[in-house]
Amino acid sequence: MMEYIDNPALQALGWPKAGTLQQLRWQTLLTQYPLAYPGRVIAQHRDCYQVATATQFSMQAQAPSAWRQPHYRAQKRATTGDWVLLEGTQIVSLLPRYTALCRAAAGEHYQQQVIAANIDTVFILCGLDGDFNLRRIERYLLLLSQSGITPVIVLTKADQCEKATALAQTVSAELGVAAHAVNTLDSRSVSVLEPWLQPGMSVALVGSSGAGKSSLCNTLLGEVRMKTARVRQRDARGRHTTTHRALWLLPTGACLIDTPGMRELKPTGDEALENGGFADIEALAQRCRFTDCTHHNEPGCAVRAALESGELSVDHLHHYLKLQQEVTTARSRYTAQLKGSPGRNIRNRKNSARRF
Ligand SMILES: Nc1nc2c(ncn2[C@@H]2O[C@H](COP(=O)(O)OP(=O)(O)OP(=O)(O)O)[C@@H](O)[C@H]2O)c(=O)[nH]1
Ligand SMILES: [Mg+2]
Ligand SMILES: [Zn+2]
Repeated sequence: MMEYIDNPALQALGWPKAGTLQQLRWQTLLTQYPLAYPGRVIAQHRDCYQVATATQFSMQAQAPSAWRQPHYRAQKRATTGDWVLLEGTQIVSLLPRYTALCRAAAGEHYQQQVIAANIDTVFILCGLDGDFNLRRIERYLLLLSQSGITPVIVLTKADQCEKATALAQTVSAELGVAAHAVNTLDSRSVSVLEPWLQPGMSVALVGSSGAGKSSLCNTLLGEVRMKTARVRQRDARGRHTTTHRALWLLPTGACLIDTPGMRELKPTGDEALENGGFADIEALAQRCRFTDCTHHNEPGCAVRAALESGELSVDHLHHYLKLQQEVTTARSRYTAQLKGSPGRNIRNRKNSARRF
């Protein structure tokens, strides 16, 4: 097992450095499976995985039979970016994630979908064409709020927008997050993203269909590996060209996960609005006369006062109130589900979403 602790070939795939807390946790599991070796999921298919190991960039691996049971929780199955232990081509265990980008899955029962695991940074892509939507960016930031993952806003199609740089500055100031305007088809332009693409770092690309995720992926790779397609002229909508997630090794030494454009971004209930682009409103709320102020029509409401003075935008506040409601609803759905299935507790689950 010791050979995996400080292994440069694994570190090139994002394996944590020796001595880090997450490695110490993983070592315990490694000793439980003395015959197993680690690998990172680079793609997930219907009934098998593509895994990268210290000796091979892409090999096919089978999921444990338990994962194929219909009622097995989706978030306990490996996803792109996950580290697994293998014996031969059989996956025997999933190593605990140090970060995860999750959303609530569509459907009647509460389920979490893990979009990418063990990533340091998420690039939130938004086109400076008809795709531009500050509210959608806020929603992504909310999903990332408790994940320990660094968000970076990447405004694409800068070559088609005269005010691209100024807009990136405004977005960054309003949301309190780094933002860059780029032309994803130009390698010089995307070089501003290099600080997040250092060796061993893992980055996932998210954003609507047509935002330019696969275009950015190809430019960073220096060759066309992902298919791209033109957006609809009328409304700049994409055509859902990418249909599955894939992890690539970049020439810079970073790992990059391209994802399909997402139509729905529902919170899981684990989010915290103050970390998700709404720090301004949460800070104002501290100054409201009533601690449980709903910011609707209470006297002494600092949020309404900021709205009236023009310090706060109406849309930003409305979206805050809407998302707050969604997070509360998701949390109560999750709690209701817990009552139906004893033996799990919220605190464990919350901690597992954080970096350890
Ligand atoms: N001019 C210009 N076109 C871009 C830029 N980024 C993407 N495009 C174009 O936008 C279209 C959609 O790009 P894709 O990379 O396929 O978008 P995607 O985000 O991967 O979309 P899905 O896979 O459907 O989720 C393609 O025609 C790209 O050439 C950019 O920065 N500038
Ligand atoms: Mg794509
Ligand atoms: Zn208030």
